[in-house]
Formats: sequence, structure tokens, C-alpha cells
Amino acid sequence: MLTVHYLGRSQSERIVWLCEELGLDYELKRYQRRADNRLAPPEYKALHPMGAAPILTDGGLVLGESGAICEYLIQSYGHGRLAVKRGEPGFAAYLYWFHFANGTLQPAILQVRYLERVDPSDKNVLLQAAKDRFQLIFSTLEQRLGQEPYLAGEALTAADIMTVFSLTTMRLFKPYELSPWPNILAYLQRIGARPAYRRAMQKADPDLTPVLGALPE
Ligand SMILES: N[C@@H](CCC(=O)N[C@@H](CS)C(=O)NCC(=O)O)C(=O)O
Repeated sequence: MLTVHYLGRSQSERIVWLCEELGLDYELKRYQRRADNRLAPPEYKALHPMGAAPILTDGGLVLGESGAICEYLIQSYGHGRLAVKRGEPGFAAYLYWFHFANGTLQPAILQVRYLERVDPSDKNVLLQAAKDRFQLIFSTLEQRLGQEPYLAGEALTAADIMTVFSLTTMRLFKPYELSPWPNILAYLQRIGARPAYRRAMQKADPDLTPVLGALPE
């Protein structure tokens, strides 16, 4: 039995969404963050040496890392759906954007968040450099989403599933507006209209309204 261990408001929403898009039979186990430090609770930490969300269990297998879990599910149970195979149009774009999500986009947002906490002033040169990189990343994403409706091309793939958390729920941790990026906003509206995305968010975090547009007050 596949079990998705879901930690409240976390990157584990990707895996619930992927399971819904693929129509997989899975069990969803929800865990709340600790009230004192917002980290995963001890029973979540006990699942895996890293104790970070998402975690998937499949029989005796315990797997972490969003990207690894996406690939595992697509190859083991999804018959390759939501990935682009070598030789198909969009193969290189699929690889690029799939890895861009956790290799570039998510770390860049975290970097700004942490550096702002250390010193939010203009004197913090590392913060200024991180903000410049943030702008570059978002303009690259904006340009791509002006060319195609989804990151790998015409259709939604796991590259989108890897990316959307950083543009939505992550903004509750590191608030930033998307108003300078109309193509990204239009993309999030397309995502928000997908029944599988809505179902996933409703099942995983029923109290959370997905942050698809302006930040909540
Ligand atoms: N690169 C990892 C990141 C995992 C990660 O940092 N997860 C966060 C949630 S977004 C977490 O578990 N935080 C709580 C904790 O570390 O206790 C992945 O994509 O799986």
C-alpha cells in the first residue's frame, strides 16, 4: 500500500497532487507541525533519518525527497505518465524545469528568507545578491510561461508539480507578491482550475485556501 505522509503546509502537497493526477490508490496520513518550532512532529521524524516532508512509504520502502518520490511513483505506478520520455518533444525542457524547482527556485526563495532574518537592511550585500538572483529566476520563469501553458510544453507534467509549491504555499513562509509576473499568475490560475489539484489541496490541507493570486491579508 502506498502511503503519503503529509506534513501540514509543506512540500508534501506535491505528492498528494501527483497521486491525484495519476489516479493512484494511496493512503494519506496527515501530520501537524509542532506548535513550538513549526517543524515536523517526532512521529514524522521517526519515519526517515532526514525526517523532512514529503515521505512516501510503499511496503517496506521509505522514501524522501520530492523529486525522487515523483520519479518513483511515475515509473512504478504511473506508466510514465506526467513525465516526458527521451525522443518526445519537450524532453530537455521537462528535465530542466523538473530539476530547476528544487535545484534553483526553492533554494533561492529560502536564501532571501534567511538573509532577511539575519539583516534586512540595504547594507546586507549578500541579501542584495540573493534578491538579484530571485529577480533573475522569476523573469526566467515568467518568460517560459509566456511561451507555453506548462513548463515542459502543452501539457502538465511533474515539472509543474515540483514547481507550484514554491509559487503558492511557500509564500505563506516567505511572503512575496507575484503581481510583476502576469504569466506566472495566469499559470497558477490554470493550475487552480485542475480538479486533481483542487482535490489534493482539499484532502491534504482542508483549512488552507491555495495561494494562487495575491497574498491573503
Ligand atoms: N528537498 C526536500 C525538502 C524537504 C523539506 O525541507 N521539507 C520541509 C517542509 S517544506 C520540512 O519537512 N520541514 C519540517 C522539518 O524539517 O521538520 C524535498 O523536496 O523533499
